[in-house]
Amino acid sequence: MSQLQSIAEAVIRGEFPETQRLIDEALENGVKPVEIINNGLIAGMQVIADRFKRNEIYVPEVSIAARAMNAGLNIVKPLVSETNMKPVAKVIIGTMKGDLHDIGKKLVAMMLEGAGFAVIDLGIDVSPEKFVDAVREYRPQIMAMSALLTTTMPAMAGSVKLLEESGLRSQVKVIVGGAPITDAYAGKIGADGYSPDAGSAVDLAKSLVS
Ligand code: B1M
Repeated sequence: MSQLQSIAEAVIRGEFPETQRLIDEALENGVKPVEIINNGLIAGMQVIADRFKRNEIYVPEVSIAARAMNAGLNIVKPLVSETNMKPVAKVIIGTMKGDLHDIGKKLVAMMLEGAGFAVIDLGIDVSPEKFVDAVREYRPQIMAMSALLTTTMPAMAGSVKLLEESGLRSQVKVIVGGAPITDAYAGKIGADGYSPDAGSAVDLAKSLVS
């Protein structure tokens, strides 16, 4: 089994010290951090997502795998972030109110940081009011919203509406993503863009500030 497969397997089993040990080993052997993320951590989480969808596993197993994934991300994160650069632009990012899913959002934040953006992560369960307050406070060029639940998607529309009502809409580009989000939905709520994954979120953000 390759080192990346072993990392994926450790995530699937939810063994977080083992995930960390395998990542350290892979890094020592010269495996690139981005490969560890894509072909180790995300690959493992994808298996979990598929099993959850088929009702083969339940929330506790998913939570344990997510903990292993996060433990791994914490190791790799500093390695993909370029620290001594002038930021390309400032981004605020958060998961919508009522939504506690943060793995994808963290990946997007990490990839943006890696590409030289200054990222302010507002966390999970972020209300439209909190997004708008953060735009006022931090004056970002980009506001990025993540939703994993269909029930929390409407809060994205609510945030865009509140930005408009607050007179701040023209000051910030709004981008959205997350498993249930589509390009059509982004258009419908008046966002400036949608990206299906963390890599393309970077391209989208760059295109909006260039
Ligand atoms: Co939840 N969950 N979950 N869950 N969970 C889903 C989302 C679900 C699709 C599973 C299913 O039923 N098939 C389903 C939602 C159904 C729906 O809304 N239609 C669901 C459900 C129902 C629930 C609960 C209600 C379960 C329950 O309690 N009965 C509950 C809700 C809690 C809440 O939020 N209030 C719940 C809880 C949880 C856990 C806590 C156990 C855990 C989250 C742990 C955590 O995040 N810290 C969890 C997980 C892990 C999942 C699945 C299995 C995996 C999500 C994930 O991390 N994927 C998920 C099934 C699935 O998505 N297929 C599921 C890996 C991650 C890398 O991908 O998050 O999609 P993703 O992010 C991608 C892209 O979407 C994109 O880039 C990322 C990286 O490439 N992206 C963006 C994401 N945000 C972006 C923002 C951008 C751009 C791109 O901005 C511009």
